[in-house]
Amino acid sequence: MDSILSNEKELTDIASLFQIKGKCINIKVITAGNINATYRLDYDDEGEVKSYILQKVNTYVFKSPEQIMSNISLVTSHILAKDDCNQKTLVFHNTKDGRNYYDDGEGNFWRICDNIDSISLDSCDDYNVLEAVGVAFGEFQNALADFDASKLFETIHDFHNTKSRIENLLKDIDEDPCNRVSEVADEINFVRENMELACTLTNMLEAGELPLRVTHNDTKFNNVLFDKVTKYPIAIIDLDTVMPGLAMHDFGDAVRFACSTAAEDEKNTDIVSIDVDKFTAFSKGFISKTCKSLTENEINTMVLGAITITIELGVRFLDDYITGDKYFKTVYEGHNLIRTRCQFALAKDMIAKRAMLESIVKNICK
Ligand code: GN1
Ligand code: MG
Repeated sequence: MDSILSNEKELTDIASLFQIKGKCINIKVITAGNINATYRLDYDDEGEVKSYILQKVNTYVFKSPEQIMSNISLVTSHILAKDDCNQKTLVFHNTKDGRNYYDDGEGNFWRICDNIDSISLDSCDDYNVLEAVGVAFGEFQNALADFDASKLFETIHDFHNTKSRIENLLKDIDEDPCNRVSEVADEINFVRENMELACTLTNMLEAGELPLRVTHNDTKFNNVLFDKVTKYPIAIIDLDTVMPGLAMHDFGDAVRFACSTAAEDEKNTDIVSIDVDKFTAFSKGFISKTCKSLTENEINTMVLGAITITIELGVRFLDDYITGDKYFKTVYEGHNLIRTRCQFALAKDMIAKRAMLESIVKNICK
C-alpha cells in the first residue's frame, strides 16, 4: 500500500462499514476536485479485484450532506431507468444498516461507490472528443428533462445565483477580515465594471424569462469519464450539485473549463483566452442534443452563460481569498487570487469575442 498515506487504517475501517467484500490491497489518493477528499481503494475478493471510490464529503461546503445523497440516489435511479441514455452512472453502496453514507456524528461524512474503469482528462485538443463531450452533457440534460425537480434538495443555497455571489463579495470587501482587500483593487474594479452584465441571467430568471431545469451545475471536463480505448465519454460524475438550475450555466461552465487555452489556475494571464475552435466543437455536440428543447432566450444567452459562470467563479475565488481560503482547497499561498485573475482574464476575452461566439452558436442552431 501507498506508504505516504497516514490514514490507511481509518480509510479501511470506514470502508468496512459498507457492504463491500474482500480485502483492501491498495489505496490511492485522488487529487482532482477542489472540495471533497477522494481515495481509490482496490479490493481483492477471492482473486477478483474490484475498485471503489471512497469520499469524505466536505461538510463546510455541504452543510446537509445527507441531502446530497438523497438527490444522488434519485437522480442515478432516474438515469439508470432510461433505455435511451448511453451513459453509465455512479453506483453507491449502502452501509450495513442500509444508508448510502456513514456519518460519525462529529462532522465526518463518508460514502463509497464503484470505480468506473476509465480515464479522466484535465484538457483535450481533439475536436471530435470535445464535440462528444458536448453530446454527453446534452444527453445528461435530456435524461433529466422529465425529472421532478421538486424532489431535489437545494444542496447549496443560491449556488449559481450570480447576483447573491456578488453581493456576498461586496459585503466581505467591506468587512475585509484578513486585510487582503488592498491587494485586489484591480480585481474588485473588474467585478464592479461587469456587475450588470454578470447579473443579467439572474434577472432574467427572476423575471420568468428563462426556464428552471434540472442541471448538473459543475460541468468541468474532469467530471467526465472516458473510455480507456476509444477516449469517448462514458459517464458524467460528481453529482453533488445536481439541482434546479439554468441550462446555459451547464453549457457555460463546460466551455469555461474545456475551451480555455490554459488551466483554471494559470499564473500567466497573457496566455489565457477562449479557444474559438474548441468552443465550436463543444457547442456543436451540446446543441445537437438540446436545440429541440432549448427556448429562444436560452439559445440567445448561451455565450452569456459562459461569460456569467466565468465571472461568477472568479467572484467566488476572490471572495474565498478575501475571507481566508476556507472553501476551495488551495495548494499554495495566494492560489485563490491566481485562480481569480485567470477567470477574469478568460471572461475578458470571452466578452471581447462575444459577437463572434454568438454567431457561431446561431450558425450551429440553423
Ligand atoms: C468545485 O469539487 P469540484 O472541483 O468539482 C466547485 C465548483 C467550481 C470548481 C472550480 C461544490 O468543484 O463550483 O466550479 O470547484 N464545487 C462546489 O474548479 O463549490
Ligand atoms: Mg464538484
